[in-house]
Amino acid sequence: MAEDCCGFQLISGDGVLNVKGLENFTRTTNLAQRRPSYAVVAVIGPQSSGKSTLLNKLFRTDFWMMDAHEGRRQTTQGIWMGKGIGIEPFTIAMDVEGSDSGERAQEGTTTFEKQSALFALAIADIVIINMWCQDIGREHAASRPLLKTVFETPLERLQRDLRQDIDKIWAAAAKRKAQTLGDFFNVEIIALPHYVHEKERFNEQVDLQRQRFIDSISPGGLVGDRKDVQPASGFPLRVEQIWKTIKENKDLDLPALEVMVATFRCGQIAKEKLSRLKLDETWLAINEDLKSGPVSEFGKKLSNILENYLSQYDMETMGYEERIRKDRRQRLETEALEAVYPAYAAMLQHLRSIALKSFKTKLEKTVTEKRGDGFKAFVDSCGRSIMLEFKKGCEDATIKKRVSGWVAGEANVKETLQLEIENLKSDKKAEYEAEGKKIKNEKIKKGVTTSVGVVAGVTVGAALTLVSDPVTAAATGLGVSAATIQLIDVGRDIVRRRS
Ligand SMILES: Nc1nc2c(ncn2[C@@H]2O[C@H](COP(=O)(O)OP(=O)(O)O)[C@@H](O)[C@H]2O)c(=O)[nH]1
Ligand SMILES: [Mg+2]
Repeated sequence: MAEDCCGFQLISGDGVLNVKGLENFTRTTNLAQRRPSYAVVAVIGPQSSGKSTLLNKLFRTDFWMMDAHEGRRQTTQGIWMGKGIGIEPFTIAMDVEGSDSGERAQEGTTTFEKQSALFALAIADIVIINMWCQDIGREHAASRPLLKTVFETPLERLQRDLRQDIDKIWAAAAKRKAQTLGDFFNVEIIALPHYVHEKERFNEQVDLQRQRFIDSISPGGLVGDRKDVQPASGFPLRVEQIWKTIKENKDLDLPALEVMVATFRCGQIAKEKLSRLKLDETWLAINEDLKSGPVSEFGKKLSNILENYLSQYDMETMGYEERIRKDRRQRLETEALEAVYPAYAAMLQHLRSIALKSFKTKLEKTVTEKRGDGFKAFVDSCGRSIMLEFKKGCEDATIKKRVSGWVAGEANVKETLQLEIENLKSDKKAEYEAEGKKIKNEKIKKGVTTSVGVVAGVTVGAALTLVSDPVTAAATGLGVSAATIQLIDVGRDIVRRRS
């Protein structure tokens, strides 16, 4: 499809802003993606001075032009807007209804003309004031002889006269007399050959001017020195706000307006990033996996997701006021961290229950394998190694950024786990002790049998008789060795007695 200038009426002759049209233009031309790489050019000037004709030649737009035979009448109602064709950067052309239009003057008001001119100055990087030579320093249109004189006048003189005119108007209007027009604008005066009498030269000259709009924003370009460029994504909102402020006849406080636009746009972008993060595929997959168990490299994966959306925010808010941009970023980060926290908490719980399970298994093994003096020490070291494993797991689960809430969350779970392990440890130790006593008793019993069997070499039957002996029963409360020795002695006695 051929490139389209997407021309539309931005503001109607009644001063109503076409919000839908503006949205549509922004969308179809992908304006928002241009960031600071775009320029706005507006043309103002008397009615039927050839503004639309000039814009169409400069930008290959299709603004409505008056048919030469129809006579002079209102040609362009309100403000029209289109995209320059074949020009990089993206250049927005605005065709502003003629000032001092006869029809509006008849209505007894020039308000709209003033408003639209002010709008053009506020929104555009370049404002073309289009006028006929004979109008310079004059209120009324010139007759042919006068035109002839004008053409014969050297351009330098025309420029000087026009410059004087402009400076006079500026001097009368400027609020702070110390500031000159040049502090705010680069003023350039360009004369074009006659549109009717020198059509070819006119076209050539306009074409030369068209070339100046290519790369206009690069250093050395037509507006290469412009300052405080606002991102393209805020353009529609700025249009809305500037027009609203002008219509309400308030002070056109552009810095305050930029703050407002920045606040709104950064907020919009942040919201969009947050909702995209919540629907991020990798993020959803992590959540799904978390339902059944821990996710490996959880922290790294989560950090990547968070960083991705934050850097998208950084890119898209580039150019908006730094302070607002930073504040909103911080809020976005907090909101994003809050949104993903439950997953982190679930991850910690997984780590905790895995640690507990693994500790219990280890304990069971210990009970069967590590009987003896080192049992308690071994249980303790098991606890320590489980806590170390848990700590490693936490490191793997933690995001790069240290967030106090997350650190506290981890500490809490760690504390709970530590407590659970301590309880398990002491239960196990107690159990072991109790069991130890039981075993001791059994050993005592078995120990007698064996000792007697070995030392005395008596028959099992004899030994059994011995166990039921009242002496053995009395010895139960004694230490193993003492009892055994005693019993062995008893056994000997028996042996002796038998022998
Ligand atoms: N003499 C002369 N006529 C022009 C020039 N540019 C445009 N025109 C004619 O003036 C009429 C008004 O032009 P238009 O572009 O519609 O003026 P606008 O109302 O300022 O947008 C049309 O008939 C154009 O053909 C010019 O530079 N010189
Ligand atoms: Mg026009």
